[in-house]
Amino acid sequence: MDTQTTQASAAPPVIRREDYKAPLWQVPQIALEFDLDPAATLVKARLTVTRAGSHDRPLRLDGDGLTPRAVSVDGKALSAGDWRMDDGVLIIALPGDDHVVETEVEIVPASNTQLMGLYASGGLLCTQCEPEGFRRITFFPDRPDVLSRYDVTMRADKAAYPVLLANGDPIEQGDLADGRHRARWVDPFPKPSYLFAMVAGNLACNADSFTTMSGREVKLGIWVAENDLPRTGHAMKALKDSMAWDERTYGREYDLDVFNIVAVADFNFGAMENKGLNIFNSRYVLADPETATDPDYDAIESVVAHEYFHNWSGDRVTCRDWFQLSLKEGFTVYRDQSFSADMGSPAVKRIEDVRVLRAAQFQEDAGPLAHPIRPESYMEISNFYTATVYNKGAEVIRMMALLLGPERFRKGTDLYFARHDGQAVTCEDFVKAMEDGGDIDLSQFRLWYSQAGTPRVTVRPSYDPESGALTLAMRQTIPATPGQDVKQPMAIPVKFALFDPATGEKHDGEEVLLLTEAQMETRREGFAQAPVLSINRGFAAPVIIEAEQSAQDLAFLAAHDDDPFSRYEAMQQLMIHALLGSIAGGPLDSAAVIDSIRGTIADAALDRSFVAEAVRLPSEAYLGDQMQVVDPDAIHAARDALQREIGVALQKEWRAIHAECARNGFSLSADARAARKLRGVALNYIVASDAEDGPALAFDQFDRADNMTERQAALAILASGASGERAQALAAFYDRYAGNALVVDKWFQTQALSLHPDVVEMVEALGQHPDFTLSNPNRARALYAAFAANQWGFNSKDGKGYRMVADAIIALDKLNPQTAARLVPPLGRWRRFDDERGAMMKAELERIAATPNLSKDVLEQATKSLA
Ligand code: 0A1
Ligand code: ZN
Repeated sequence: MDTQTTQASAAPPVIRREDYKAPLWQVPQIALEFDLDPAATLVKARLTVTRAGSHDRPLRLDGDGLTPRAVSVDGKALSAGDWRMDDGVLIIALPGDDHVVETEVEIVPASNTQLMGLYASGGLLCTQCEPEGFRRITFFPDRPDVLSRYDVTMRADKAAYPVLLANGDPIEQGDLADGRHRARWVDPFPKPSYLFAMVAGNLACNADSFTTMSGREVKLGIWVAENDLPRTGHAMKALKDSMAWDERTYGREYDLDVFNIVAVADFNFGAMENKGLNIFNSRYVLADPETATDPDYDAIESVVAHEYFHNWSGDRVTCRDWFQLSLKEGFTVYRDQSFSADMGSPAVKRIEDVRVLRAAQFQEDAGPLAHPIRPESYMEISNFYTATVYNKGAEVIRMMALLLGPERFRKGTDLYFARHDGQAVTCEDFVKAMEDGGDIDLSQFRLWYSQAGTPRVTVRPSYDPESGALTLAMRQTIPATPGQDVKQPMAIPVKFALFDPATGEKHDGEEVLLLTEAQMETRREGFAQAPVLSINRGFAAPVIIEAEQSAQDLAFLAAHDDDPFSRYEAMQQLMIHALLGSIAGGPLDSAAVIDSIRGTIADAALDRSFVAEAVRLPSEAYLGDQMQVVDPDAIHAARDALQREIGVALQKEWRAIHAECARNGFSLSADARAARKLRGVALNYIVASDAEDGPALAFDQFDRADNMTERQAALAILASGASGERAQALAAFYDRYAGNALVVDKWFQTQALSLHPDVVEMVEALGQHPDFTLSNPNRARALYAAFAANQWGFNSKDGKGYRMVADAIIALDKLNPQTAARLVPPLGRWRRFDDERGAMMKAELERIAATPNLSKDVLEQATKSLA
């Protein structure tokens, strides 16, 4: 047989945004009955279908791995000739416009390793349907623009599955024969199939309530294994805070009588916003001081908020098709970021969010998988739950909020929710609501939805001493990305301020200028001497700024800028300049960096949490992003050397901070958290200085800590060194937490991220550890995703890191294609490295792509990465 033809005909189809067609049949009502059993679950579905428009096309019901046991229409069983199957889809010709279609299938949750559809996790049975998992449960038009009312009956063994949960409100429950019982849930809100959810299991409940702004009482439940109950308090607080915040900030009230959250151990993503029944990866629910770090607490708060906010931005107003994913995700990430900023320090939150954006999204935008926030095509939609759709999507909403201002932005969102409640809509509908409600023209701004790539904005200030005028010459370029060679100039809000270097005063406050042309100039007058430019303040636009700023100006901004993000950024730029200079072969000029750090830690007016961010060196990966060709070894050596010099030069200061930041007794107060964070930074510099007692000090912190933040910080520091305390701490940590899956994940992850010369061999050995398994996504990611993010280790010159991750992808693909596919992008960065490394990475991608029976998830990522 001609292999080329085989491959071509086997290639999964590409779905294109421009091919969207409205559904031909609607399903206003669906009744589901489940006889639950991990080995064989019977699913009966009763669909009320209505023809949409006038056409004579058959009803097509998506199915994935389903075999119909029975099909009937209007109560009459269909015989074989009345329906057919085509590539999993059940096709039924229907004579009239309104019918009742019933199907029956059997599924096997216990063997569902993909964790899509109905699957078993621990002793639970649970579902994940976004984006296309519902078709693995029953035959249905599994697309987000088909909205139905769900009536769900669950039957299960009462001893094994005493709790039965689904979307909406509980209507009935009761006992059945043979030790089984049943529950019926009805969701009054029409919803797409991706928001369907159901959980059965032996769960304990943290029960609470919330009274909404109109005075309705909502019963809240967080469902977990009994022994995890004491770890649910923080998630419950986050939920109540989120409910109150959404009322205050967006006027959005919760709409059902119950809201449930369930924690499951095996989950492909973070959590899922199913209507009234959010299902969570347990790592975003469970926390106590002994097992969770402060960043874990923050992540729980923001993921709980994110899923809750989806109730309006996602559930009440949903997406027309999956190309519109950013409609709900970009907006909801923006909402959860704003919430977290309001709950803690807005400055630090912004710094953290930008760090994530630059680490994940800028890399994506600069590589072979770059796509606009509203993609044009996909092979497998699961591959588009990306930093671009989520985080850049949020930045795009943030820019609209900036351009409109708070009041008009709120008018825009009010209009959006009012106009589209109960509908499945597009990104264009969102922008239109902003335009109509906020009275603004966003024509050019829309390019943010269609053009991929991170814009580069070059800013050249020139000062004319004679006229006392400053001219800012700005230029934007948007790099070519796959399928988009030529770009149009975008509408970029440039937020800036000008400082008098003598007085430290800001000239005429802060301005937002809309850069709309490829090149623009603007002039400001009245300067006795050249002012210092503070640019892209608050990181108002998701762009790369190329500004000519002297070390002196950066040092000034690092000490005086009143925009905390820009102050942080100036410090980062100083550090980057020093490091790149040394990587390029020059001397390591650490003086300006050390001075700025000294000034920052001495500034009593600064929040310690901000200080901790500002004095940390940029990551090795971020330094790599600043280079034409990433040199992981040179970066590692230079960063290590600078860290040592900072450690040595400020030894006294770090020791003082480390001592001062010790606290008696655990607290989650802002002060205590900031102290823990800064203490970790100080410890890192002390150990980096090669002080003889460094490892002992770290071990002492590790050993005495009454919280995971300090214990894990010390462990991570030790793990990157070669001291005797390293092995001791790793063993003690493992012994202390063996059996606690989330903490054992940290044990794997800390080692995978460690900057130890033998990290590749260590990760290889960990892959054989009895606690390691590919079938739990958290565990698989803790080892391999963490390792692939360890620039120095993953890119080790012998190519072992690449091979190991490729092996993991190939093995994991057989179990869980979604999770496997998420490990591919690091290999897709092959053009960013030297020829030797590039060739090895490429060879691994080719090996992956040539693997027989590859999922379309991994196939799409691997082939696109090679292109
Ligand atoms: N909508 C969820 C993301 C999500 C997507 C897919 C999942 O399973 C494969 C799970 C969750 C969110 O944004 O939180
Ligand atoms: Zn989301």
